[in-house]
Amino acid sequence: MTIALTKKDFASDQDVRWCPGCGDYGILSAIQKTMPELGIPKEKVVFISGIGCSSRFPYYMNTYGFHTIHGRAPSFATGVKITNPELSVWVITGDGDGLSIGGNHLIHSIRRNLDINIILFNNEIYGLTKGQYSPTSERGTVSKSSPYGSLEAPFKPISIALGAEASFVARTHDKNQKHMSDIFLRAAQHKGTSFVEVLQNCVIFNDGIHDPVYGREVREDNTITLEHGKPMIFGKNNDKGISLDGSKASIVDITKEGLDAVSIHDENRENPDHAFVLSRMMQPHYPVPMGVFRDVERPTYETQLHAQVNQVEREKGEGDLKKLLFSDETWEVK
Ligand SMILES: Cc1ncc(C[n+]2csc(CCOP(=O)(O)OP(=O)(O)O)c2C)c(N)n1
Ligand code: SF4
Repeated sequence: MTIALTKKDFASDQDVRWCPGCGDYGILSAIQKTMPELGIPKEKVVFISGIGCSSRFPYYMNTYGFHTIHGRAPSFATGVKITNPELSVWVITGDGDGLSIGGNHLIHSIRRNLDINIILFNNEIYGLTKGQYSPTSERGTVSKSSPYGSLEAPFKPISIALGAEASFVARTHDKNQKHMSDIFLRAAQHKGTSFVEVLQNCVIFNDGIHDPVYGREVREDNTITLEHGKPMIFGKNNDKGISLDGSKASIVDITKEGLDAVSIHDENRENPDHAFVLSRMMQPHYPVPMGVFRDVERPTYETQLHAQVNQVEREKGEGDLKKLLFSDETWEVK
């Protein structure tokens, strides 16, 4: 008999040590709410993180977990998933952890398409180390490590994931519990690497950075919810839409040009071109897309790896590690 789990079953007994009001609380709550819906026993779930405020996440989940080294969570996750493909593996990372020191690890795990879920909390700042600018900070950001304004062009996490051949890419934000949990559920159900960017507010070092996108007063005009098979419409009166033409997105006035001028969102498009154009849409020129940008099927790394190992074993017999190690010249270090 299987006992149905609840959100509470996934909360650990640890005191949550985030600043009061941090967006991380909402994300934790949405993931804890989503877990029972997956129908996976706690013992088969692993949360793996690097270093950062966001990376404290595994302590707060009553599942298995690793709090690893800065930027390396995808590598640990790769090892875990390959060793035991039955586990539900989640990587929790921040914009600094995942895109700065861990950038290389992140893109290669996405490229391999292991069946893991990568959730990147994007607060556009380093929270844990007290407010240095991050790879997603807007150009000109004044921070403790950029007192005269940052000079670099910021990364767009969704564009990076698409460029790394991601098979599932989505965006959500910490102010909408329902949307977050719908997206986490979709990410978990996807067979392959799911990459989810969560816009997250750091109340201490970057408070309100996402307000121009999802602030209560502006969110209907400044965000667009992507829904597969539906026209991409937005605005307080649902009177605006997006038209995609090649590499260009334009805003359509539906009252003048009609609904036919609006493009239909197709998250299953094999070609990532439209998803990429959507990933470039940002304030102040465009509404910022929320939802699933891309969801396509590709073979997972672990399935291919195990099939390959089995085939070689059938052809050549089981390997002998000791024999392999001593199969060539050896040296003794004295
Ligand atoms: C090798 C190494 N270099 C630098 C650091 C310092 N450090 C810890 S967390 C962090 C950045 C975290 O930023 P982010 O991933 O955005 O997480 P947040 O705290 O904002 O959630 C840095 C640079 C470290 N712990 N280890
Ligand atoms: S410093 Fe920012 S990101 Fe870190 S816990 Fe506090 S509010 Fe959250």
